Amino acid sequence: MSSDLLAQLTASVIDGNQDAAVRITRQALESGQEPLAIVERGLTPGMQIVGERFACGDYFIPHLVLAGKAMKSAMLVLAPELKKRKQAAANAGIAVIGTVHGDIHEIGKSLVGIMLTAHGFEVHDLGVDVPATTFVAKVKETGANLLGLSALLTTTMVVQRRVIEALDAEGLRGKVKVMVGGAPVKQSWAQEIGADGYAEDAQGAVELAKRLVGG
Ligand code: B1M
Repeated sequence: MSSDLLAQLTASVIDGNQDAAVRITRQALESGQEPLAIVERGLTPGMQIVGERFACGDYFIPHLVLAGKAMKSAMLVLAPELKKRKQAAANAGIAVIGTVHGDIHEIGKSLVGIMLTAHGFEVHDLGVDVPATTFVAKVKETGANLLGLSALLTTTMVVQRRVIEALDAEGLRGKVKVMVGGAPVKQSWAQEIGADGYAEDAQGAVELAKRLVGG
């Protein structure tokens, strides 16, 4: 029954059907599914398929927009549930996160933020299309010990490097650990640009964050 609901949820994202995504997400929660499983086994596979269809020319920008809206609406239902399942005391660390300049993909970054909050981090989410100077200013203002940079485009990955350079220029690099992620990002890229770590998904981001700042 539950895996049936997850399959329906995947289909609702592929169809870009916000109402169905919200309704089925609620049903999945009521049926006892864990919220993270709903994200990883219901919603994200839908996005994966939408991305593949876009890449091969079967889907177009409006499909991406609708799928994004469907997943975001479902995430609004799931966010409080994810936060309720908080697994750590407060004060794991102070994290500034955002999607880098030129990039407006927000869902994965927001999920990372929600998961960090659920694990006791104080999270300052700067949103999308964030200039390097804004990241640097927020790290200074908050005294953050963790900076999370998301990039979903091969063309915006390079901006992660620029943010690290900007931290360096301000004398902040030694004070904050930098974690990078996003679909095109790999461990080798993190090493190349001098980041402290890379995570493939939101759960991995939490584990990495804890390792980096000891939360
Ligand atoms: Co766009 N897009 N998109 N898109 N989009 C991709 C990324 C793409 C792979 C699709 C494809 O071609 N197959 C492709 C990039 C190709 C490339 O660069 N190699 C692409 C493109 C080309 C574009 C445009 C350029 C299209 C155009 O205009 N011609 C354009 C760019 C706009 C811009 O940013 N300037 C564009 C626009 C959009 C929309 C705005 C319409 C929409 C986003 C809506 C929104 O966010 N509100 C959109 C969408 C929905 C996608 C896909 C289909 C889905 C992305 C998503 O939300 N996934 C995507 C295809 C794909 O990724 N398979 C695609 C679900 C989310 C939970 O996963 O974001 O990967 P993800 O996050 C994961 C991990 O990556 C990781 O954890 C998350 C949770 O598990 N993670 C981190 C992410 N950030 C992290 C940070 C961390 C650690 C882990 O530490 C800090």
